[in-house]
Amino acid sequence: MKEFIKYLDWVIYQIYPKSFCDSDGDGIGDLAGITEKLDYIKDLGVNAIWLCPIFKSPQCDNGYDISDYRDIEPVFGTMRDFENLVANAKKRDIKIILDLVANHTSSEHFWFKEARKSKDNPYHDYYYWAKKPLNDWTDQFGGGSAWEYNEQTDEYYLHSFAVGQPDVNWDNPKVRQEFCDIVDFWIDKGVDGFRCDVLHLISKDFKNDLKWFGPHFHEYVNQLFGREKSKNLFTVGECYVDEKQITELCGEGRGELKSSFQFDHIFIGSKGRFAPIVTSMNEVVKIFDNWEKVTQKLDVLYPLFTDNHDQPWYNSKFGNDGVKRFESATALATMFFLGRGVPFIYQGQEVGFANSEYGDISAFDDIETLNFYKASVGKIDDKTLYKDINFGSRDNSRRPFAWNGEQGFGFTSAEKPWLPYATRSDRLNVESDLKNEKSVIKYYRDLLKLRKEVAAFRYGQYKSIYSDDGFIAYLREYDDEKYLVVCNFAGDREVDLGFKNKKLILTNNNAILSIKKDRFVQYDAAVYKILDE
Ligand code: ISL
Repeated sequence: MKEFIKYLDWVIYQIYPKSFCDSDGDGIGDLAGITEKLDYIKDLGVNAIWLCPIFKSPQCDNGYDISDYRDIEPVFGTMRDFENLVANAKKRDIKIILDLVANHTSSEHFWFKEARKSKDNPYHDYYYWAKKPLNDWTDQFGGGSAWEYNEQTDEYYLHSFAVGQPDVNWDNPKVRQEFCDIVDFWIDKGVDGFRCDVLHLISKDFKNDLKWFGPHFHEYVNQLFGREKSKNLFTVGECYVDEKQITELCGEGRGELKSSFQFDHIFIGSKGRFAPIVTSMNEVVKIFDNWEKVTQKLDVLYPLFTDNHDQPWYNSKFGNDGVKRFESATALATMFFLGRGVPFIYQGQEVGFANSEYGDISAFDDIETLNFYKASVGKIDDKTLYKDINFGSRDNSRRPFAWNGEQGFGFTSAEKPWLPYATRSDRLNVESDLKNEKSVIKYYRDLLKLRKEVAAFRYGQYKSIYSDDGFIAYLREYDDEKYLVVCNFAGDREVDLGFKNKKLILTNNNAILSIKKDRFVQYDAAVYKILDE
C-alpha cells in the first residue's frame, strides 16, 4: 500500500495563533484559547491542526522570525499550555502539525547574535556572509536588497525575507544537525508533523534566482526527514513545486516530504500582490483539474487548499463575497475538498470570512503591506492605494477571528485586539453564521462528513468530465461506486452531464432538483451519487 494513503483520511485546519482566540485578555490569541476551541474544530470534521509558528520570537514577521526553537513565545503561553493543547487534541483524535521555519532564524537568535560578533566565532558559519553582496537578490517583502551590512565583521549577511530574518547556512553540517535535533525535540513532545516554511530555499545557488531548488536541496531534506525517527512524520513543504519537483520531493521512497504546496491557482492573473487580478474562475477550474490529474498520474499526495495566512481571502479574490457569498464560498469548498488529496482549511474560511475595507495604514501590520505603502504613498492617489492594499494585504486573513457579534467579537476581552477586526465582523461571525439559514459552517460540516463517510472521496480515482468556462464536473470512483461533483462559477447554464440515473446527495442550492437536464445557476454546487446506468 502506498505510504501516503492514510493521509487521505486527514483534514487539516490551519490556525494563526495570534488571531484565533485570546484566553487571557491581552488582545492576542494564545494556546489556551486554541484549546478552548478544540470542540468547535472537531465538530467541523477536522482531525489535524497546523499551528503557524508558536515559538519564541520578536514577531517582526509574526513568528516566522524565531529566536528559540525549543521555547514557546510568552504571548502565546508556556510549554505547559502547549502540552495541555497536545493532550486535549489527542483526546479528540486531533493531530498536531507545527510550522518549521528552517530557512532563516530571527536576528535575535543566539546563533546569529554570536555569528555576527566576529569571523572566528564558532557560530559565524551558521549564516551566509560576503565581503560584498554576491548578487542582486532582493528580499521577498519588497524591502530592498537581500544583503544587509554587519559592522562588527565588515560583511554582508543574506536575508531572503526581513532584515531580522537572516538565512541559515545549510551547507554547514552543524546547522543540519541543529535542525534534526529541533525536529526530534518536538517529536518527543508528541507532534505528528511539520509544515515546512520556504524549505525550497535552504540550499542556495547564488548564481540563480532565489526561488530555485539549490544543488543540495534533496540531500538536506532527506537528512532531515528520512531518518528513522522522523520518517513517519506528516510533512508538507511550502515549496512552490511544479510537476517535476513534486515527484522528486514527494515521491514514494524518497524519504523527503509527504507532500508540497503549489501555488498556480493562487498567483494566477496576478501582476503582483497588490495589483487587482485580471482573471476569472475559468482559469482556476482548469488549474484545479490539471493538478488533480497530474498528481494522480504521478501518484503523489496533493494538498487541497485555497486559503492561508499569506493571502487575502480566496472567495473575495476569485469568488463573490457580496450577495452570493454563501454560494460562492461553498462552491469553492465543494470543488476543492472533494478532490483527491488532503484538505487544508484556513481558520475562518469555513465561516466565509471576507476581505476588509480600511482607509488608514494604521489598520495594517504586515511588513510587506507596510513596505508597499512606503514605496507607493504619494506616488499613486490614496483611493487607488487603499484599494490595492485592501485587495492584496496578508492582513485580510490575519484579522482576529470573529466568534460572535459582541464587543471583542468573542475573540478577546481586551479593549483593542493586536490587529483591527475585519470590517464585516458584526455580520460575519460564527454565531451569526450558525443562525443563518444559509450557513457556511454547516455546509462545511456536511461536506466533510460526506468526505469522511464516502471512501470514494478519499481514495477514489479522479476523472475529469469537464473544466472550462468557469464550470467543472468531475467523478470520484472507488470500487463500484461513482460520485459526480459539479460546480458552476460562471453564468447560468443548462448542461447534459450524461448521467441519467443519479441521486443528489449534497448541494448549496436546493433548487437543483432536475435530474434529467441539469440546470445550474452561478455558484451552484451539486454532488450526486451515480446509480446504475
Ligand atoms: O506572502 C508572500 C509575500 O508575497 C510570499 O512570498 C511568502 O513570503 C512566501 O510564500 C513565504 O511564506 C512563508 O515564509 C515567510 C512568512 O512571512 C510567511 O508567512 C510564510 O508563510 C517568511 O518566513
